[in-house]
Amino acid sequence: MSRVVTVAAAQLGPVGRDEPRSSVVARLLALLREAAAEGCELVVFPELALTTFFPRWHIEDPEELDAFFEAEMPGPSTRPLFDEARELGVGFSLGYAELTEDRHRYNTQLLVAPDGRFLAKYRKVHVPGHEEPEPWRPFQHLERRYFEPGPQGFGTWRAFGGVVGMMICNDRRWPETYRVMGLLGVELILCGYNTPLHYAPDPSQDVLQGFHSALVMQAGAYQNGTWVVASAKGGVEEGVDSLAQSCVIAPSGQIVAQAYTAGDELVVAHCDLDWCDRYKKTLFDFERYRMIEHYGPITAQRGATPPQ
Ligand code: CDV
Repeated sequence: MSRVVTVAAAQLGPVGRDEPRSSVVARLLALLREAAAEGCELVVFPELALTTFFPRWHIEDPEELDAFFEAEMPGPSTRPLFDEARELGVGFSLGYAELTEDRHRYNTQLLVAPDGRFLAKYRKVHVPGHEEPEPWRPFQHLERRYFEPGPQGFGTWRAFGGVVGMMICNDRRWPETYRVMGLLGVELILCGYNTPLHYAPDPSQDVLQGFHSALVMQAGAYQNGTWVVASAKGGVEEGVDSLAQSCVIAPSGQIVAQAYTAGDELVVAHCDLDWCDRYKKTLFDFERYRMIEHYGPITAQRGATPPQ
């Protein structure tokens, strides 16, 4: 039986600070319907897809901050997305800011089956940026103020005829993200991102944002023999330009489909999950070739310890 999954990275253009959920959900629905018409079984929406990327502001009023979070999923404004996806028979993955009943805050991504069943939830592990406002920056990146790291870590789930994992934005820069999922047999990694082109701590990286994003995901896909579907919220949002270039990457490390706009755009690819074994069972046959006796420092220490 063929294990080809037709997926779409459903890239979003900017979402304004005042744009209501209903308007964003209408945009998600338009992409979902287009994906269904193109025969997609799975649609991947970006990180924090329902709102503007609010960590760029220091928000002091707790009520104003709470308004960017979802205390319920689906809630009244997101239910139409769940209903329509089930009607169309399309699964989806959605990034949003999660506020739990006991008031923990996570940067979260959901996986929902084509029949509307809840399949999995992933909470971002690598939370970038800073905890305190840094007025010297042209805009803030206060993710570390607003989100806790996901306590459950990485996971994989049997879905869409294969083994699916999720990661969120900054996670994609860390090789451990892919390797942990690789060790859990991942064949299809779903990723949403918001990546400002300007990186204030080192602006020399600004022109390299597209290169670095592709570099890490292509390497992660190849070294673990997995597909990667990466969906951006791109374009100029509230004055901050962010990377678009949503893409689908094959286990060979090749980009097989890529967005050509910085707006709402569907990037479709037919992913043959059996192609993963060409890498998993040859060059990257983990059982045969990994040398775990030499990898101890990877989990034993955080920082580097150069020789004296
Ligand atoms: N949303 C993110 O995680 N963005 C980071 C920025 C801060 C560099 C990223 O890794 O793209």
